[in-house]
Amino acid sequence: MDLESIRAVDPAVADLIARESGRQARTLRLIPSENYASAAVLAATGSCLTNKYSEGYAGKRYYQGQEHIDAIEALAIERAKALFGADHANVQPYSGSPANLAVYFALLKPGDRILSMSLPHGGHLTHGWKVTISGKYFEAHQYGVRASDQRIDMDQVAAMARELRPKLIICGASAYPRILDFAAFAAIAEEVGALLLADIAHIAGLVAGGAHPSPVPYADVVSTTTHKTLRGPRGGMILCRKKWAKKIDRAVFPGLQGGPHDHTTGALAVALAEAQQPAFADYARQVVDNAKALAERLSGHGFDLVSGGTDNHLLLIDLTNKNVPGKVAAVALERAGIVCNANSVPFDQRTPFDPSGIRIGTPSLTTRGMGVDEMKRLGDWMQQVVAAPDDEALQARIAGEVAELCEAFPAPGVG
Ligand code: DSN
Repeated sequence: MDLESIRAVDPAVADLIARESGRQARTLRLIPSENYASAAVLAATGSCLTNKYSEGYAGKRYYQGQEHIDAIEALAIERAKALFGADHANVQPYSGSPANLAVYFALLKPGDRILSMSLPHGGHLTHGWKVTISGKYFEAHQYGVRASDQRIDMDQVAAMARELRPKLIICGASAYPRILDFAAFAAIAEEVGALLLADIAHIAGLVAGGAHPSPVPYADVVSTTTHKTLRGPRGGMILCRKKWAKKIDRAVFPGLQGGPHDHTTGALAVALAEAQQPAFADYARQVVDNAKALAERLSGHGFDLVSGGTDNHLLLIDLTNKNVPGKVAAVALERAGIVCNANSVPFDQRTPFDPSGIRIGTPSLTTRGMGVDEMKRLGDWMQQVVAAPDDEALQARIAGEVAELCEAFPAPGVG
């Protein structure tokens, strides 16, 4: 990182970046939507591509000077199509929320009905939650998980779809630890004449690496972010069947966005090249193996895991039986160098800002090269911290041990 050129102009920001870099290097980052982009991805993000404007698409731009930008965007598109086996890719969405908004703009009219997973059960804000534009401009209905096993109730999804006849069914989640049954969603969508959107923002890297089934054969459209398990730059992407390609492209530009962020497109092309390497499949498998190992260790310590465990990169933990609210646990863990987020659990009796659980995930630790042994140590540390959330001496001791472990597993791009 070229910190010195920043320092020469703005020592305050340079200092804050250096501190953040140190924080990312010395802590165990368990927020499941975060990761470490490679040095190559970071370099492309910080390149001269940020200087260019290029509204439109390759070969059909509104400004001159596009020969290299066109080639970069074409590379990103071809790599995305090859990696996911998709007919069409749009790599211009600024992130996941605008990607979803573009999909709605392409496929729906205001007031149309959508059926998606409820936010408190693990869904996402942009899937029709009432405070968002997706909840205000569309008639959103939401399915959830079963109380008995906390898994998506496909019978409920089918019954709601038959009754509501939605124009669009959305599958995808931000706090759901189990495999999504894309074939079952597609069968329901087909039966009721709905379109199917799979939002794989969280699991895109697992899908790319073969550690989670792909929705591409089943969904009309697939949306994703590019920076979570996929390990690229902050951005979004839409994959779709050929028949929706024109509508999706027109919805992204000029429908919703202006000039694409070419520095992000360049970095995405680099990340997609990385994801095509055999080592990426190893990483994806290890992310899941690590999550399962952590789940087993935490279960052994009496933690109540939503749905009893995990099939993917994340775990949702209900702390009710530990008598520690999620926020209290998250703050105590952070003092011990273990960074996660407080999270609602299905059927939560507490509020979203002061929920009963925490959400943790293994992508960042796996990128550092950590494995099952480190997950066991982490599970033991978490048990000690949650058992005594006011014990600041314990937290300081563990923070020191965490920093030592981190030193043994350097993270790319930080330090
Ligand atoms: N903020 C992301 C997450 O943490 O899951 C979702 O957009």
